[in-house]
Amino acid sequence: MKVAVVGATGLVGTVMLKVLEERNFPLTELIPVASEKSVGKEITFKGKKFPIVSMDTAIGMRPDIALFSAGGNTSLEHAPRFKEAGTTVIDNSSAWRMDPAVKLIVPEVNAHELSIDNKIIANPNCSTIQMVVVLKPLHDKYKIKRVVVSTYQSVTGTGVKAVEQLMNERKGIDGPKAYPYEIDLNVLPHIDVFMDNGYTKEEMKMVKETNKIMSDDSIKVTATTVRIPVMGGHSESVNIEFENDFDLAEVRSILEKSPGIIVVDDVANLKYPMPKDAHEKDEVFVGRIRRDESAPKALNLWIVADNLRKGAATNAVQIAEYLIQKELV
Ligand code: 11C
Repeated sequence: MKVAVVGATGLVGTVMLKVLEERNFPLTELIPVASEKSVGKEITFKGKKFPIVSMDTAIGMRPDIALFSAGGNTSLEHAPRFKEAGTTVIDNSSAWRMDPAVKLIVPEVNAHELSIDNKIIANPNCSTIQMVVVLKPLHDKYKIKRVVVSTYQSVTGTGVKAVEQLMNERKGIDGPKAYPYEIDLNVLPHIDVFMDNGYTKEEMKMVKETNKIMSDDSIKVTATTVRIPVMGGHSESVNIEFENDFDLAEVRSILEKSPGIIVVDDVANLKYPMPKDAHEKDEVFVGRIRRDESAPKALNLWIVADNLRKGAATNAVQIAEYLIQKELV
């Protein structure tokens, strides 16, 4: 497999390279792509040096797969050009996600939807990915009616500038700002831009992307997405109302058996998922599993995952692995 990583020097691109390396991805040639100012520099992959090339050079090399993490505009402009060259693009931006002709994939949930004709495949938003990995097996068993989610999202979801803002504030240094307010010792109920309905775009992504990935518009979702001064991953408090009643022990057992999930739920010993523990892990961690005592057939959960891994790079690489395994590329 000839694989291009577009946005190879960014936060997600760097993690993509790390994940490809760790998972021993069957790669014969690596084509790192970045902006003009990085062209000619080198990145090291599995101990070997690879030159960073321009978009045009990469397209000319006709990769089998291109993992894109370079922002929506770059993706809108260049993903179709790779597709023309016969490349299958897995895109981490929001540019193609709601396009009816493009599949929005979380392998544990809906990889089976993929066919050889899907040449641009969308990777969902990080906060949606970790939630649907947990919702899917529960929906299959009890049928979900409604989800109320509040997120506690890492600054790494915004990018390098936000990480720098947090670190500078912590050291008392002035510098460029990614957020309209201080983030250290603060909480911002504001991720992405505000929309006409008073929700943020991040909140509406959680609603629309969940319905699309689960192929079920009957699931009602409402979200409040919040930025917190944390690095290791995103956390989510999730309330789920089911059509059918459930047994708590059975819920736990279903989650324990589901792919990609690790249950950490032993409050007697103060065990619950935290971003510090999820950092650099590929799984989704679930804990605080308890019945919602204020409503029938309702459950509360706490879900944590590394947003740069399962929320971005790992999910994209898993899609690529699925395509290879099923000979769809
Ligand atoms: C954040 N979820 O944490 C965002 C980052 O649509 O891929 C990813 C945005 C996206 O700020």
